[in-house]
Formats: sequence, structure tokens, C-alpha cells
Amino acid sequence: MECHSDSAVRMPLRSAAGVLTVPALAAPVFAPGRVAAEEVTWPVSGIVKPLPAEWFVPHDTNAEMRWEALRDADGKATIGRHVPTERFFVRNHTGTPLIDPDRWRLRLFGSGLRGAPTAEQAVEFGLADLRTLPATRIDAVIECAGNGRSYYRSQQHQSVPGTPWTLGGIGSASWRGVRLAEVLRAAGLTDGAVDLLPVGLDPDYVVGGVNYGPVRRPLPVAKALEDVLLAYEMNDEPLTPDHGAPARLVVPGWVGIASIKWVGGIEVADHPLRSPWNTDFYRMFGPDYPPGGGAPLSTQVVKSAFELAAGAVLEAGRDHRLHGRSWSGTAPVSRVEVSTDGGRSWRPAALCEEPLADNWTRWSIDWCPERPGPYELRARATDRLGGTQPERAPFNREGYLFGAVVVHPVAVV
Ligand SMILES: Nc1nc2c(c(=O)[nH]1)N[C@H]1C(S)=C(S)[C@@H](COP(=O)(O)O)O[C@H]1N2
Ligand SMILES: [Mo]
Repeated sequence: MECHSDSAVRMPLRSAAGVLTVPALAAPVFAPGRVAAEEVTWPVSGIVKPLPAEWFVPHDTNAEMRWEALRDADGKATIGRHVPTERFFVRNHTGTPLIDPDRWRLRLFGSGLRGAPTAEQAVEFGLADLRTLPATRIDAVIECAGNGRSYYRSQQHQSVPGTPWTLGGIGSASWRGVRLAEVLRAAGLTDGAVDLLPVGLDPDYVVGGVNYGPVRRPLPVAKALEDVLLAYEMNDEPLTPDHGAPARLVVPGWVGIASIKWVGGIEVADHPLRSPWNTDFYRMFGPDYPPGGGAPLSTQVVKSAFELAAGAVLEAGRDHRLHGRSWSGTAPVSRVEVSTDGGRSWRPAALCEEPLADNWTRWSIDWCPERPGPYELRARATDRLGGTQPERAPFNREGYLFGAVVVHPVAVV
């Protein structure tokens, strides 16, 4: 199924200013979490913020971060641990809605709350209410499940549909907000609750003539209580429209789709919940998986990237400091090795900081290529639970979780 062929989404139009506009939709699909969204302005722009070509590679309704933009022409870092909000990648199934923060309400309802309120009798929180709850800050990457997808084709000769990300479908930020656990407790969470269904206020996702309704993905209550944040700030500023204003989830370590943006409603249920985002999409499909797909995707795999353009040109006979970052959804990174000879030999990279869970770790290694010619760089990380990067990523039809070592070509002249 071409469910991730984002190009089919309501045919976004690119205006002269380079802004996407999405034509209004006819028949919305009913989703109980999507009630009275009068505070939302549609039609929407695809992505609201500017997308300068030196920072981003556009992919339909999405924008990928360029890894080479993490260094300036002299090789000096332009970005620390956090990616500034204006430079953060964007993954939109449709387009960014503009939401009036003063009228916005988060509505919680369902059989997992005391008194089982219906969507119409939901427990409501405005932004001001959320700000009266204890605030928490977390440092975490958000990474698309499809990050690295293009390498299924280029390295493994496997054709997969969907956004052809290289490795820029990830960003790290400081997120501030209230623990979802606090909100759930304030709303009357019961011991019987098992699943949540956070629903986005963005337009319905329509692809291949099918309207899947608003973007919404079940989240187990256990994960919600563990470490999920309902964020209203990103990098010390209120969330911007493209990144989920006025509030989004941040689900550490998990595939980006769990981190629902523009969250408007959350169903809390005493039974397992389903949506196309945990049945048709974001599972492993293919010959190596059960007919209905593997389990819904949760934690991210180990990956590494160089802060360097593919095909970068380096001078022969002098020392170069190669920089990169590695991350894992499961545990802090423990080790990074780099190969400059096509994977024959590996040297340890120096970690530039104490590795943290849910975040990337910066590293560097010096390299003095003696002779001109084409070279292949490789970086391979291992996390504290022993997770590492294989030579090949397990094939799956939608091209999720590409965790294999990426071959990074450079030219030495
Ligand atoms: N409501 C809503 N939430 C969403 C999405 C979306 O399209 N709509 N995209 C998801 C996906 S697939 C990813 S990878 C992350 C991307 O977050 P970002 O755009 O802030 O980088 O948001 C997730 N949350
Ligand atoms: Mo994603």
C-alpha cells in the first residue's frame, strides 16, 4: 500500500513564496477526539516557516534537515546539542494548522477516566490550566520512523514508497511542558486505563482516495505515565505552528509519529485502541513479518550521521576532523567507530559529551587521507544495551527503521 506516498496528500500547491497551500477538504472523517475545533484556522499552509535551501531538503509536505548545515564553511559547529526551532525538520502528513492558543482546549474523555465522560462531556484544559500544573523540561530527539528510508533503495536495492529521507528526519530540542501523567491524573485516570488516543487538529489525512481522518495514534498508558511530556515550549519559546503549537506530545525514544502535534483531544480507554496509525501504518510489513504486520513500532533503532554533505570534497595530505552524531531510542550511546576504508578497518571516535538517553551524542575523529580518490566513510554506534548498527537493515515494505551503517561517499582531491 502506498500509504506513505506523501505526494498524494491533497495535492499541495507551491505558491510563488515557496509556501505550500492545501485545498480545503470535502468530507472529514469522524474521530471522537476531534470535537469542536472552532479554534483552528483552515485551509492551512503546508509548512509555515521559511525553508532556506541551505538548511532544508523539501520532500512534499515535509522538510529534511541538512546534516552539512551543522558546520559552516570553516568546519565550525553552527548547532550545539539542540537544533534551533527554525532549523528543525518538519514532518507533516498534511499541513500546519493555525490554532488560536487562547481558544484552544485539550479535551480528555473515555472509559479510562473516572465517570467515563463522553467526548461531549470531556474534561477540558486550556493553556493557562496546563501552566498551573508542575512544569518539567526534557531534552529529547524526535525522529521520524522513516528516517534513512532512501538507503533501502541506494544501499540495499529495495524499493520502498514514502518520503525518501536521508538522515535528516531528526532533531534534538529542549521541551518544556507538563508530564502527561499529571494531566491524566488531573483528568481522573483510573487503574483500568490501558490505551490513549491523542488526536491532532491538523486536516484529515487523505491518500490514494481514502480519508483516514485526523492524525491520531494510540499510546499505551504505561508509556504515557513513564516519561511522556505534553510540551508547550520548544527551546525556551512557545511552540511554533509547524512543531505543534499550542501543545504537542513528546514521546522519548519512540518513533516520531507517537509525538502527536497540535493535540486537541485524548481518548483514555479501558481497552486497547486502534487507528490506521497503529494498524495500516507504522508497523513492519513484508515477507519476514506476520500477515497483519509486526507489532506497532515503538522504540527507535541505533543510527549515526556525519556532519558532512554526501560527496563532500576534502583535501588530500592533511588532517581533517570528521564530526558526527549517534543516537538510539533504547539506551545512551556507549561507543562509536568510524571506518574510512570502505568498512575494512574501524577506529574509535572520541565522544564529545556524556551520552544521554533519548538524545544524540556528538563525536569526532581525525582523518588524514594520503591519496586523492573516492572514499567511503562509515560510522557505527553501539548503545549501552548492546544495540548496534548492522550492515543491512531488515527489509520492510514501508521502509521504516533503517538502522544499518550508512555509506557516506566523499571525494579526496
Ligand atoms: N498531528 C500530527 N502530529 C504529528 C504528525 C502529523 O502529521 N500530524 N507527524 C508525526 C511525525 S510522522 C513525526 S516524525 C513528528 C515530526 O515532528 P516535527 O514536525 O516537529 O519535527 O510529528 C508527528 N506528529
Ligand atoms: Mo514520522
